[in-house]
Parts: sequence; C-alpha cells; structure tokens
Amino acid sequence: KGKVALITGASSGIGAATALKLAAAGVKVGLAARRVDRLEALKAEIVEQGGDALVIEMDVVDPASVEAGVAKLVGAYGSIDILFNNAGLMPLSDIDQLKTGEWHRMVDVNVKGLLNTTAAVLPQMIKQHAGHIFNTSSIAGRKVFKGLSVYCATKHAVTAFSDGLRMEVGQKHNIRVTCIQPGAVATELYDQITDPGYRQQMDDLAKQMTFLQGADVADTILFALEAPAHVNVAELFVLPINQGW
Ligand code: NJP
Repeated sequence: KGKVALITGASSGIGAATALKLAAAGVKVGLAARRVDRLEALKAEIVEQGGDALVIEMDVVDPASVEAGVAKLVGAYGSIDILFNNAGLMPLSDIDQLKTGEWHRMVDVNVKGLLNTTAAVLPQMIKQHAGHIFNTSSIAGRKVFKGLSVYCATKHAVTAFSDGLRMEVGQKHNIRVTCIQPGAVATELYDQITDPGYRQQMDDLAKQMTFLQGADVADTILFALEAPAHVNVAELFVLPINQGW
C-alpha cells in the first residue's frame, strides 16, 4: 500500500490486468505504453475504483522516451518501488521465411526495451536501497517451440538477464527480482500473428485449452509482492491446467 509501480505494456492484456489489481491494493501505478487512449481509459477505470494512476506515453525501444517516462513518474510520486517489465511482441513465422523485420522488432521490444527500462529505473531503486523488478519471460523462456524460435530466443534472454540481475542487485541493493514465465494467456498478443498456418494453429489451441486470464498472472504478482521482505519469489511459472509441460 502506498508503493509506486511502473508497468510497461499497460495498455492491454497482462499489463492492464496487473495495473487494475495493484491499484486496488493501494499501489500508485504508472501506466506506460504507446497507445495513450487505452491508458487514459484504464486510468479512468482505476480512479473510478478509488485508485491512483499516471498515464505515461512510452516507447520502450527509445531510451529517451523511457527516461522521460521514469522522470515523470518520480516527479509525480517521488519514488519507484516496483518495475513490471511486461511490454512484448510475439509474431510467429518459420525461420526460412526470413521475416527479419519481425525478428529485429522482437529483439528491440522484448530484450532491448526491457534493458532500457531497467537501466532507467535502477538508479532510483539503488538510491532507495529497495525495489522489486518483475520481468515477463515465458514458458518460451524455458523451452523452444516451432515458429517461435526468435521469440523463444528473446525470452531465454529475459530469463538469463533476470538471473544475473537477481545475483547482482539482490544482496547489494536490496532489490528483489521475479521472472514471470506464463503459459498461454488470453490477450491481444495473438492478434499479431499474420501467418495463416500459425493463425489456425493458435485458434485450434484456444479450443483445446482454457487459457489463463491476465488477472490470473496479476494474482501471482501480488503474491510475490506481498511476501515478507526477506523472501524473493524468484520465478513465477504459471500454466493453464491443461497446458502440458
Ligand atoms: O500481450 P498484449 P500480453 N513500447 O499484446 C506493449 C508475455 N507473454 O499481455 O505500446 C511500449 O495484450 C503494448 O502496448 P502499446 C508477452 O511476451 C504473454 O500477452 O500500446 N509498449 C501492450 O500493452 C509480453 O512480454 C503470453 O501497443 C509496447 C503490450 O506491450 C507480456 O506477456 C504468454 C511496445 C502487449 O500486450 C505481455 O503480453 C507468455 C513498445 N515499443 C508471455 N510494444 C500470452 N499472452 O500467452 C508493445 O508466456 N508494447
């Protein structure tokens, strides 16, 4: 309660659901993404429910945009206690289709974007000698799926970076690091899949299994946040009951 969070990718899916849950728990939430109209609507919902939120137009790929957003949040609320590195993309294609534009976009957002926000927020958390960073990796950060090779590579990078970050800032700066590895979650992430074969495959998958909701992932984040200060929930690996592993 009274803590301040920066959530990237807050305009839809897991990010928006987490913003709602954190705000309901008394956290002041910085809502960061590119689609400001979505963020304004989410802010209105949060305020309606008695919460506090700040809209931050941010492209995580652009370090200047990230730094300005972080400064705006610290200016408004005076601290950043929680960073949720959640923005991400998942177009699917086979490697031999050479959709290099999509590959680069995934590396830019899923990896470099996460590094940009971490770099911008860390000095504030180090100054506070406290903080909690959540990084959204994936089940795709633990194994590799066909059609998702580059996405999996970016999420393996997120898992690896989370492990290193925990090692380096945990004891030294009293910052907790939680790596989130969800299975299938019903969000707009799947809307970006343009390849007709993979589109069909995803639609079939949705018929076979009950996808998680963004709110289910948000609940696990609250669990990690509410753990006693000496406890670092290092990983949250959460799957639909009928998604095999
Ligand atoms: O997807 P979606 P999710 N700068 O599409 C934002 C991972 N994950 O909630 O900028 C800033 O609803 C975009 O905002 P906007 C996944 O890899 C998911 O499922 O306005 N923000 C939007 O808010 C990702 O890391 C599943 O377009 C940027 C958000 O990202 C995270 O969960 C499974 C941006 C995407 O929201 C959230 O994805 C899994 C930029 N340049 C991991 N580019 C799953 N859904 O099944 C995009 O294991 N965004």
